[in-house]
Amino acid sequence: MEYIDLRSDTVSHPTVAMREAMAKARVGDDVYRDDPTVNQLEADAAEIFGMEAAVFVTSGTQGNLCALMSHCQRGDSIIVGDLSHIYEFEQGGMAQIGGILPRTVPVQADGTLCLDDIEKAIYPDDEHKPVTRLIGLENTHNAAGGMPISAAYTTAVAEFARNKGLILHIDGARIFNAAAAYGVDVKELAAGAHSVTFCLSKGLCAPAGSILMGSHDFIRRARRARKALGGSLRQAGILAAAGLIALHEMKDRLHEDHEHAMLLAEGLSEIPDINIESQNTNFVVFSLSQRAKLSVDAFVGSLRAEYNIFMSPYSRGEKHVRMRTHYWIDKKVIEKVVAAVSSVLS
Ligand code: TLP
Repeated sequence: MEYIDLRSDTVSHPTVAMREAMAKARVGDDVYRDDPTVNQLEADAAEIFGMEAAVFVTSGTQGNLCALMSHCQRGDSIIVGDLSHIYEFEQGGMAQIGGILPRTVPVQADGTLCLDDIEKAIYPDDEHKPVTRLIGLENTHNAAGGMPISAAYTTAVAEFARNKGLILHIDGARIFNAAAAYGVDVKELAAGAHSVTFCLSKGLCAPAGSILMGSHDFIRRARRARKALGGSLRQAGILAAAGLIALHEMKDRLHEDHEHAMLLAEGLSEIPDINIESQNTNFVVFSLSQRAKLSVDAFVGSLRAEYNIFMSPYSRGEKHVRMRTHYWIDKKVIEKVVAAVSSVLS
């Protein structure tokens, strides 16, 4: 990449191997289920997660919405974190398109939801109230700064959900990062969930696409929802070919991104006026001290103008700067970033 882009891991370009695989991909019309590469990606993903079936969707947002629309009736309510991506960053698609009412509970600093809070958010069986249908978790948790959620916690929520007759959906956009952080199989992180999504196009580097998984019957309904949302593609094997490399190869190197995020945080922490707020998985969040000569916006603007380095100003109360490492951010790039930040602030 001719510039250094740390705004997100979504910015990662496909690898050379992905571009070659895309050029050679065997394709067919996926709406007829004729695309062998899509079929293989779906089958492999389901097997890796220990789920019955999977469907390729265009994005994480579409995967989450297909899941909610397939699990819920219009008028149902779901319990999600107040800082969850599904609630905060998907334009309220569940309400706008699915007719689903979100009921939020606070996201804890570690990205989890308290079971007591969830319990209180379940509507009683009362005709005045919507029917509570589902609990949504997020792993890793974006707004909590890339916090990985443990298998023990997920299993506890899954058991709680089953006891209450509720469905558990996991927005696992970066669940492979959580698996890398805990050194566990994703199967363990998905155990007990009724459905899980993960993204091929974030740290896994594919140009587009996500996977939604669950039971055969659920995936049949999710395919219908995907069609209604305009997400049924034709020769999608071109994308799935990159997805297969993401799934089989790129997931195994995510620990490198985590090590790089740690190096980046360490390097930046040496610079006066930089306070590291958090570093989890491939996320680094920092703030500028009161004494810094630049505001966050001016700092981000100078890095872009003078060094072609892109970071995201990020505001929840106080303004912070957000960075994510990915395949294209190696040790040399990190050295350049630390030197540039130091010079912009000196
Ligand atoms: N998140 C993007 C932006 O939308 C904020 C990012 O740069 O992090 N779940 C989670 C936890 C996500 O972080 C995202 C993307 C999604 C779902 C949606 O995925 P896409 O962008 O593929 O629709």
